[in-house]
Amino acid sequence: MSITFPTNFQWGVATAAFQIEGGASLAGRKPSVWDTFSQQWRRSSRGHMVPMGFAKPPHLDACDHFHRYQEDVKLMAALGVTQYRFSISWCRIIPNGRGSVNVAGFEFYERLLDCLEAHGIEPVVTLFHWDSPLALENQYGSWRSREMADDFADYVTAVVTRLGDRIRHWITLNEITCFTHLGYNDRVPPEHAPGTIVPRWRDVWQTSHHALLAHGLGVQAIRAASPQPCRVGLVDNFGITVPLSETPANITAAQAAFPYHCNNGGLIYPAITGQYHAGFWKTLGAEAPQVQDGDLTTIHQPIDFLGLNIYTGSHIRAADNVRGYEYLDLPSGYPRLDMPWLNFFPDSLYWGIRHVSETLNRPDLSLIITENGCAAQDEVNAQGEVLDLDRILYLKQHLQGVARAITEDYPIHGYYLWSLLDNFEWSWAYAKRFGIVYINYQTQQRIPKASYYWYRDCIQAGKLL
Ligand code: GBH
Repeated sequence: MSITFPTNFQWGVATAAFQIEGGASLAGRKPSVWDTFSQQWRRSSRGHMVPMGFAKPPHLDACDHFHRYQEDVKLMAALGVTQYRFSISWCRIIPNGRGSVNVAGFEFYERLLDCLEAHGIEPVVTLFHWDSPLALENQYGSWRSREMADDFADYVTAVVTRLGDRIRHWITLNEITCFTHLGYNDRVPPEHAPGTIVPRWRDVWQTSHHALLAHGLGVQAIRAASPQPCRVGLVDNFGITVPLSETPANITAAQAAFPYHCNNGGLIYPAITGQYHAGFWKTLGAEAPQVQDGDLTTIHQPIDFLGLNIYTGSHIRAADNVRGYEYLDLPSGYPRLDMPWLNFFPDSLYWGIRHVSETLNRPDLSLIITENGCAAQDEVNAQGEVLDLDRILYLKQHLQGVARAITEDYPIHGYYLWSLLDNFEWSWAYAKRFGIVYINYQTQQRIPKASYYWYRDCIQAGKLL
């Protein structure tokens, strides 16, 4: 009993530059913070981070998409997606982070854009997906400094000036929380690059404030440089609060718990509303970042869509306490996918869309699921197939939530599956597979998984099969 999706619904897949490209030192690219960070740390078999201990790992080849992009675009064309979300690497375009532009870097993206155009796939471009130029980290601590926002805006101007005639959908930043709060904190060892331990929490909040400034300046730069009408958005990962049962009291509780004031999606609240949430100042107190006059005006640029990366959620129920709600711990046997944080919460897609739409007071704001997908322990069987039936279960259940949101008229206009290819999964390197196409990292052979064919059939039918 599933609906037919609207004919203008955008079906897509998503990737990010550092996770798939490889070619780390080709065509004038210089290192990002992830190039060095990923050589310093790796996951132990017990899941925690330990020093890498070898100098030249093959990991920077990722999926060698830099050379194999044509094959990858063909896979997307055969899948039937209408849009492809990918990111541009700042350190390919401006290898030192600031200063001169690298034409050879642009040429790679021009080849990719040509190929997408030839196959009728629309590009949706993320300008920053965590790969800060290492030079800027060394020079002034990248996101720790306000200078980062200005340098980002200059990079954006360069990209939009050169490529803007062929791109109509732009995303400034992917998941501010991840590259600020997981990159700069007091965790040893750190989870994300640059993995810098900063003295005070206030300094961590300062990095995310700078990222918001970069977003605001970035939106202005896109609008100023784009030679054609375009749509600009921001992407974040909200912590999705799912009512344990859909009683009015639990729904109210889940909305009250939806985290606007601080972490996750809360970080982008000022970009949508022009203010940090009252709860932000209250919770942070002396840890709050320094905000200069005019910052909030810069940050609060009109955007055309909001991208939600949703993978999982938490159960909430109404409670007789000061807040009026409580988070429920999951029992140890609760179903989850192949990541410690990836609990099976198919209703998180529906509730994510609904909470954002109802509680931001922006019912007009167009929403896109910019990432959803799961890691699974995929294996190639004797017939050479990858039967990732767990991923199909995950995707189908999650897409039911999108279908429900559409029937209830929430403004959800697209779904981008994470990810097209198995890829470099950040601090887990290649140990986790999120693709609907399997990668053999020895040979770089691509093998479409069962989920790839399932998604293809759904796109073609316009409904969940
Ligand atoms: C996305 O983030 C990323 O945009 C994408 O690049 C990535 O490949 C994909 O997810 C799959 O991971 O270890 O307890 O500190 C998803 C949001 C943010 C969820 C970081 C896990 C770490 C939790 N992720 N978070 S913890």
